[in-house]
Amino acid sequence: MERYESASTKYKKLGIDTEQVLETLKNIPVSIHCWQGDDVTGFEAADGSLTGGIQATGNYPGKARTPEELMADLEKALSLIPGKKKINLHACYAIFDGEKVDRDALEPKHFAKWVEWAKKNHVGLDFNPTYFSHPKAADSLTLSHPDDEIRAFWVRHGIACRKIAAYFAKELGCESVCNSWIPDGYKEIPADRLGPRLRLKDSLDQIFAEKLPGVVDCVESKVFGIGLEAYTVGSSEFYLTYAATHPGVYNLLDNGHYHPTEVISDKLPALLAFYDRIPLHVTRPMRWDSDHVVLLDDELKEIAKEIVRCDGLEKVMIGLDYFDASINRVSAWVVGTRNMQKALLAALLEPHAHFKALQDEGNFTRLMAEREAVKVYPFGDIWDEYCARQGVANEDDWFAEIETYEKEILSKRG
Ligand code: RNT
Ligand code: ZN
Repeated sequence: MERYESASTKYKKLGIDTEQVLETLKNIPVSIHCWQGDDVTGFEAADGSLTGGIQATGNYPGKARTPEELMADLEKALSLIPGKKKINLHACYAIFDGEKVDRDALEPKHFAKWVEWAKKNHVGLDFNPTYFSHPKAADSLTLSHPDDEIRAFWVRHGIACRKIAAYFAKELGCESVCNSWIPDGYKEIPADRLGPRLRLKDSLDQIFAEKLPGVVDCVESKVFGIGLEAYTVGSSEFYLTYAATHPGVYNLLDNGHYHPTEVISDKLPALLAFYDRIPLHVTRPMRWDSDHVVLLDDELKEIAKEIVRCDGLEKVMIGLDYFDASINRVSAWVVGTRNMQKALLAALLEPHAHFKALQDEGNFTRLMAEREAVKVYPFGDIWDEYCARQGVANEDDWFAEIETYEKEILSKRG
């Protein structure tokens, strides 16, 4: 408390009210991806192997194998994360009671247990159709497939998933982001680059034909997938243009899905000039789309700053997307989510209006000096106070709870 008071006084001199900042921070929802808990395995496949050009590497013990285990692990993580949370599910996390159905026949009832769990844990739910790890996606072609029957199967899946997202929104009284990422692409230089994109466009038109209340539809581009290096059907230009020409469909930015020197912190304000919603997948690419755990690094801080200073807190929908199987998976959730929140806090503690004014006056010397000064302000003291008020363990203490959980629960899983 003493450290908080002293830090708060320092920030006050910058014109920042830390009480107001903490009030804002606790209401910014961060959507936590369920798939970090089991290496994107899901509950449906017998062998559960991950396909589609993405990869989770590592074999740290204790991975969740059932809905009950995944929910328990998520609850542990939630108890160590302050603020407002959502959980992001994938279609392959459907819970079947007896009768199993294929992905094109999924219904809200297959997610009723998740809804019940979400209500109990006071979280909203986001959703993703799963266009990978399935026999009909064995050649990494789904919505752009040249075979009409396979394409129709995936279109039905896309429609079914949007209805599930609408069910989440209705049941939980909170919008549900429904994100479509497809693996479609080719390993070798294609003979036809336009055809697959025209087929994808047609598939998306069918999927999004009916407007569904409470659903925030989005499409996610990428540069390439493993084994699909030459060509990606759903490229950035393709989806940006699709979203721009289809009101109500948004372009999701995953910061692992661009060329290594491109940054989404710069794309955010570009898109905010045109879109009223920007869904995000925050991850950490290491040389490629490697989906490492989110750290409190410069780009994360820059992303948070753009969200805050562009007045984007209502427009940017923050979700996480990484999967590291080489460390304790619950810890990975906690580290990444808390880091996203720390970056937001740091952004809220900067005097953006003042810095903008210095830029507009052309006073770049002073701007540089002052921004560097703020970097060593006592933001950790504000963070500790925030955690205490939220009733979650602080930076020095939370890991002990992970160790206990590992010893008592995770290490007993076969
Ligand atoms: C893949 C995309 C996609 C997935 C999840 C599991 O490159 O980032 O968002 O990571 O849907
Ligand atoms: Zn993603």
